[in-house]
Amino acid sequence: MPAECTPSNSECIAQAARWLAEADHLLILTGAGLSAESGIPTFRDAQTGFWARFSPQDLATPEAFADNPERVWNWYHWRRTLIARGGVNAGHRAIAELARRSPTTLVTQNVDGLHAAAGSNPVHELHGNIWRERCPGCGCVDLRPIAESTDEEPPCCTACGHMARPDVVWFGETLPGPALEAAQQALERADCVLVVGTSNRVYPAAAIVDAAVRSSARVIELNPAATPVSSQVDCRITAAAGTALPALLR
Ligand code: BV8
Ligand code: ZN
Repeated sequence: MPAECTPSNSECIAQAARWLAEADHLLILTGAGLSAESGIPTFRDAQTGFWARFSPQDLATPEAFADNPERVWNWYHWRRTLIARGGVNAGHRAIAELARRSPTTLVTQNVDGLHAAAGSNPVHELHGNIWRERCPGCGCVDLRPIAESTDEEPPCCTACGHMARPDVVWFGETLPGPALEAAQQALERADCVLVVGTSNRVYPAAAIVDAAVRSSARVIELNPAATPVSSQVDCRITAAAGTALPALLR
């Protein structure tokens, strides 16, 4: 069983901090929990307001978009507004600082663009980016700055007029090869893997963590709740990312 750390369990935090400092190559994998403290509901949190009646799994699909593109676009506009309002939190900033201290590969399941906004570069986005739009017609892509988005009509492609879609990976769609490739290469080199704020249930992203716990790397899981890999990691920090990550840096 891994050592279970809470920020009050200081020698355990100190051990995890030592592992991070000693790492020759650090792989960091993040999920929606990292952005929770920015006020962005995770996929497992109940959504609020109008969206409380919908499950993200039902909205983040090609079928939902084909069936009702306006509704799906309104959901993405709502999430863009939350992201622009919440912005980067201490967890995002701590991860950018970690990568300045050790050779790091940062892979995220999040589409909110907040790692880049916190200064992380490169960020390997397994599930795309909510601020990028893609035209199903001619494939052209348009990236918008993180800004308050209004409830516009679904945007149309400037090249061919076709209705654009969010450039994110929906359920049933394949992940971008380069991001998966970057994660695979990092797994082969990493001697320390930090898994932050993910329920480890969405594949193939979760397969990265499954491979990490089978590898010789030291795996640290940061999540207030248990996940399917919690009993297999080397160190579990059961705390919020916005609190524990800055503590690990200190
Ligand atoms: C694919 C972009 C192949 C869109 C997303 C059965 C078995 C295995 C697989 C499947 C299956 N049935 C279906 C599948 C495939 C499916 C899948 O895995 N489904 C799951 C639900 C079982 N996967 C796919 O469809 C993938 N594609 O397989 O294609 C293929 C292709 C063609 C033909 C055949 C096959 C595509 C998956 C990508 C989907 N897109 N996002 C958008 O965002 O709008 S995934 C979406 O959900 C998010 O990006 C996110 O990654 C994911 C949710 O995961 P988390 O990030 O972990 O978030 P979650 O809410 O789950 O958990 C948050 C965690 O944070 C919690 O543990 C919580 O405790 C913790 N937390 C909370 N607060 C904090 C915190 N931690 C730290 N600090 C805090 N403060
Ligand atoms: Zn087009």
